[in-house]
Amino acid sequence: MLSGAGVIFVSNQLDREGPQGQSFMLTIVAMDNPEDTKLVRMNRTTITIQLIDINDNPPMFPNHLLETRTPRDTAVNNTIFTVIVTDADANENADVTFSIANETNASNYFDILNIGNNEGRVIVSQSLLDLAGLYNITLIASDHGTPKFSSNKTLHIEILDVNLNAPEIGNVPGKVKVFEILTINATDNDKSSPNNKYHFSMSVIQPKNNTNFGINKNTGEVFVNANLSVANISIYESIKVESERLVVIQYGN
Ligand SMILES: [Ca+2]
Ligand SMILES: [Ca+2]
Ligand SMILES: [Ca+2]
Repeated sequence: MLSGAGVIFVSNQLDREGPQGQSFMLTIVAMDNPEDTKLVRMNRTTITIQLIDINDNPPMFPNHLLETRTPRDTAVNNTIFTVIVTDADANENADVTFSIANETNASNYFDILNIGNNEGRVIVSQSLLDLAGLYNITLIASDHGTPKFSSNKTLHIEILDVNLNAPEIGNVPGKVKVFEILTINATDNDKSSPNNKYHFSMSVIQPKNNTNFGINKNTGEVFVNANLSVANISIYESIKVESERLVVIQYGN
């Protein structure tokens, strides 16, 4: 009786994520009588070799441009974007945690939640009311392997202006005498046109249907349409501008 051992060795680079796959099935044959092949007796068995993963792939973001848009009154904690990454490795080598690079001012306004299955959810972390226009943040995906692999990709965010503010009328005297020059000013705190554009209009509240006064739509200058009689000394007119301010115009003396 004679016993011996056969050694299985690797003859080519193995890659669990390569085209040959994650496992191999081998047939092992033991043959006697090497001198005379006609009188050979043999036995065979099979073994399966499962490749153990190493962390050799970084998480991969989608190839396409990452972009989204959201109004500047989006509530804190609302989701504005979701992203899914892939990692060709296995187990913790393929498990990903997301974060946002702290490299632009915009990164202070957003956070990313890890919701499992390598999906990240970008949420608003503080009010966007003061922002409008294009902003970029950098998303980072890191696997849990040793050593770790990370990837990053830019998310382009357009913050859309919303018409939140009515024009505010300023510098309106409560009462003016006719023939004084009266100009109405206004400001609007929205971020962009047309939300911060305004024009003036006026209607006479009392006496009704009176057409003595008008207002320049663009400059806010109040003008007199007709010759007023100084004899009507007790008549007042109330002028309403942009639904917000009342001006009483006294004519006569
Ligand atoms: Ca990996
Ligand atoms: Ca691997
Ligand atoms: Ca406005």
